[in-house]
Amino acid sequence: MSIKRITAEEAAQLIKHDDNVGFSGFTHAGCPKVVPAVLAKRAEEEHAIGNPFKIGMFTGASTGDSIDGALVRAKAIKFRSPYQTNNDLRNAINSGEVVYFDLHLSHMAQELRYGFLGPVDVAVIEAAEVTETGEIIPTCGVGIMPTITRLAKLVIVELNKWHSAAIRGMHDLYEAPDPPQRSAIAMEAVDTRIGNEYVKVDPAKIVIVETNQANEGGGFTPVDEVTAKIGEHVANFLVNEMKAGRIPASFLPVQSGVGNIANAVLAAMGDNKQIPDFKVYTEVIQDAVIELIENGRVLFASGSSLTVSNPCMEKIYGNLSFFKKKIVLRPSEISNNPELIRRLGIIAMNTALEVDIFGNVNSTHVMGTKMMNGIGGSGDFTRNAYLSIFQTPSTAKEGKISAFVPMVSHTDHHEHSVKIIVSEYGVADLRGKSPRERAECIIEHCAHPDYRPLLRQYLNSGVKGQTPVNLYNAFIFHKAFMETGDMRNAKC
Ligand code: 0RQ
Repeated sequence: MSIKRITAEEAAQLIKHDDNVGFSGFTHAGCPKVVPAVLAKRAEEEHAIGNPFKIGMFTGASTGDSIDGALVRAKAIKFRSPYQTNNDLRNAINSGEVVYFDLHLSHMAQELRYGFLGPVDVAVIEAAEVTETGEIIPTCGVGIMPTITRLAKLVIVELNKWHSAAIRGMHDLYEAPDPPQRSAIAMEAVDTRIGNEYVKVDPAKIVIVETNQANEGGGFTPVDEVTAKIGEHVANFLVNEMKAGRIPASFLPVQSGVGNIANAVLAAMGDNKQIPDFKVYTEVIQDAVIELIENGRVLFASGSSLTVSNPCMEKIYGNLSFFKKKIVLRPSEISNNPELIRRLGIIAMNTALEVDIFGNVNSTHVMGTKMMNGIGGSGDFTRNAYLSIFQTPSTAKEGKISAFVPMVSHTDHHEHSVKIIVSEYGVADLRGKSPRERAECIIEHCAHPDYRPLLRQYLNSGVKGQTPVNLYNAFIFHKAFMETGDMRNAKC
């Protein structure tokens, strides 16, 4: 019997109020688009006749607007985990309308398997191909697809013709056995393959919705003066590390976070010819990496998604035989796996919202309370990397917010994991330094000149001890911003 083809409307009827739904993909890449949008419409119709309709949502990372945006606007989300970047969802989380719990992205699949987060009732996934025997080929993003398709009682597949079935072979799909049966993950190089090119699912639990829907990828803002300078500092720092013998001359694989700054850093690394051609072991493969693969600077890239603009995706589909030799897409529990990050010796480069003078980093909370996006994979990489770098512009909001503060208002990455800080002003190397030495280094090399005197005043306010935190004034910058709208008014 062949696998049943149904409409998106029929598929949406199969999802019940209170179900926990797992979605494939990682960022907008590889996410289903049509069924979630129809599900949002269904939720609105149910609400209009007085019926409750909300689902719990498990994803690989952020999603496209047709999942997070459509469902939150329809008031159809009971809870959501992990990373998100949608403005409407962010507002609903911060107003308390949606329950949100943040997780390291490498933990998501295993915590579902361990039963920590409740059942996965339905998986809604995007695929480039489904065979009658239940072999499913993902599109350009994987995330938690292998785990949710195995755990769910029902698997709704959006078979999206916008993607090419010839992408088969770009994926390496592997699910780690759970303890106490877990053995070493047999990957010793970025381009080692350890799994299958498909996910195998019992065909009896699959239904297919045929779609033809473009990716929801946006472009990047062009590199500006500040991001270009940050990129240049990171590239020069890495060259000096290599010259000093602290990075092998053959170089090490690189992880780069998501967003414009991360894109600019990678571009600067590509431009710096003193850095040898290198490999990328990351979660999100962005446009800059594709350009670097084309010009030979990046030799191979492993990630969980091709989070690229649509013209870039079309370019990849136009030359798949070339790109399949250069790119592998893996589940997020493998792309972000601590065991592999430590073994492969990854150089991790992520962006901070704020950093304190002792080297603690806040990646997630604005003014300690409002969720921005989530920790994403930054914790997976930072804690386990060969070398952990955080980059940030020295100020935000036209200089009214300093990225460098006496104490972070929320801690995601602490002083023991964070090694290097970079702003447009320079590089603070925190390795082998005491908390006071780290503070002096960050103030001198990274803080904006407007804030240096204030930070020095705070540091030298007479507190003794290993870490000279002045508990009376630790949040004086944040207090000044809340009271006057400008941290420069802080009185230390
Ligand atoms: O606001 O957009 O209104 O101008 O925050 O900041 O400097 O443009 O940097 O886009 O790289 O985002 C940490 C959020 C940085 C991101 C974070 C404001 C600033 C701007 C964005 P506007 P920038 P980015 C891989 C790795 C966690 C997950 C992670 C992130 C906006 O990098 O989500 O690393 N990281 N994942 O003005 C108030 C401050 C601020 C501030 C900046 N101190 N206070 N607002 N902003 N600093 C990806 C995955 O895991 C999938």
